[in-house]
Amino acid sequence: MPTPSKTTIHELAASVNQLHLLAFWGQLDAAGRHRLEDQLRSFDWNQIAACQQLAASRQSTTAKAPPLDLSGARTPPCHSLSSGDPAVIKAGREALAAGSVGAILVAGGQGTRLGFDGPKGTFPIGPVSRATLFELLFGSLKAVERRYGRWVPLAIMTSTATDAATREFLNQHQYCGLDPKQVLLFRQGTLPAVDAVNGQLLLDAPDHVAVAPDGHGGMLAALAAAGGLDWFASQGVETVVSFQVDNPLARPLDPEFIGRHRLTAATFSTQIVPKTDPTERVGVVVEQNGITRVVEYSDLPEILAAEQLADGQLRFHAGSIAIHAFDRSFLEQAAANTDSLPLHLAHKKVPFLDADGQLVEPASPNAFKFERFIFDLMPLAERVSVVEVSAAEGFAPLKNPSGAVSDSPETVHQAMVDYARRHLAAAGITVADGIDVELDAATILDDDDLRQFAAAGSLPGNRIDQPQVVRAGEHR
Ligand code: UD2
Repeated sequence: MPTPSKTTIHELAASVNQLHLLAFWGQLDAAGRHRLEDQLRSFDWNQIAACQQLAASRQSTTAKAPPLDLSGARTPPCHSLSSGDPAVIKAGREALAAGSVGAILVAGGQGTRLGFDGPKGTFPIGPVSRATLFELLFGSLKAVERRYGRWVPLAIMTSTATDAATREFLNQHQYCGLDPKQVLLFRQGTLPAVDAVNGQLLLDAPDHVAVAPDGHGGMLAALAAAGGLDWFASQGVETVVSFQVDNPLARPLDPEFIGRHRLTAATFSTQIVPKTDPTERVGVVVEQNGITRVVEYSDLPEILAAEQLADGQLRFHAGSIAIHAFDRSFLEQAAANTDSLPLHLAHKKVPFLDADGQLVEPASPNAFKFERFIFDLMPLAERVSVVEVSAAEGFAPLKNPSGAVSDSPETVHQAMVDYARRHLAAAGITVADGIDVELDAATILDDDDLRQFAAAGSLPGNRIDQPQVVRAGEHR
């Protein structure tokens, strides 16, 4: 590989067999040349060679993945997130009270399916409050701090697509109640797309190579490069949880989840929901030959996804909801090895410049994009703990636009209202039929808060007749 600083840009491009990327060099002004040169010099060409090699192994018109061997694979044993086990709860509470738990929120996705023009975290989803996903998720961190007396350091991963708008939103909204010192924003990297036929990189402008975010697995290298692992260590964090921006019911800091991780001395813990519909778009946790891993839904052939056990349950029913807990030291070891996470490739439509410099919008997939997935660290973990939560209690992802049958704003609203009604009822508070209620994330952490709220008698007759956000210590 060339040493970038000593070579001219043409020598660099020639040495990696990508001279075509300079096809419009003669027409570029100084700024354009700088932009393209900076981009080419910023690339990790060893990594790109690995991408091209993977693409070459897949270069066929159908671009089908090799068949997946799941012989002997099964769903691993799972613990319940609501076991009520006092030792587990105690261990989790102690970890939170010691301030030894940190969190990573992955918020780099472009939300293409949702069709929302902005970072998904800024989508107003509260059924009554219209609070954004960021406000709800950060609210629950606030509630944890209120209960345990220690804040949870939060690293937020953005991408080129979401970084500026996320920063602006957080500044405008005073970090949704968090202390800015509690938050570290870091941006994930990108990887170039390659032509599916010849493995060449593509220009999408005369001075720009087509690139795409490197997947949520990009968090490992990007967090380490941003000093995030040291930042966690400096605050005494031992366990790091990660969660996705699209799930307002997410419970990454549930004491049972943390406590189970600690008590089983797991290096990697993960939450699953029982999968009942083979077409549900969640990866599945499987155990095969003593190794536990996630098989992504797009990699699981339909026939295997639909396979049933004798009792009618799906054979692969541990649906991954992308809430994980890691030992910080495990993340440090993994980050030190660039090959920890394998590349996944996806056959996609990527706009590109033709030889005349015209932008072509392909009608069918023409290129491969590359991503890393954080759950691929699982097979490297010495001990994996799998924890089951019901979807009603912990999984209502926002993926699709209004009107879609699943994972839409309407289905998320309903899930949040149902959640609130169920927990209010358990605390002895009756909600009139058809009334939307919402629990304030920042003041109601769990049923203990609700029971106190009910006992305080702030609601006449402990009854709710109007749509409202229920806030502990307050009635609106
Ligand atoms: C993801 C999981 C799936 C299941 C499901 C649950 C993967 C590959 N699939 O599917 O198994 O757990 O979620 O909801 O993980 N993101 C980034 N950078 C990227 C790409 C994504 O930060 O380059 C974030 C994105 O902001 C979101 C999360 O990762 O928070 C998941 O992305 P997605 O919605 O595209 O994943 P999905 O629904 O296909």
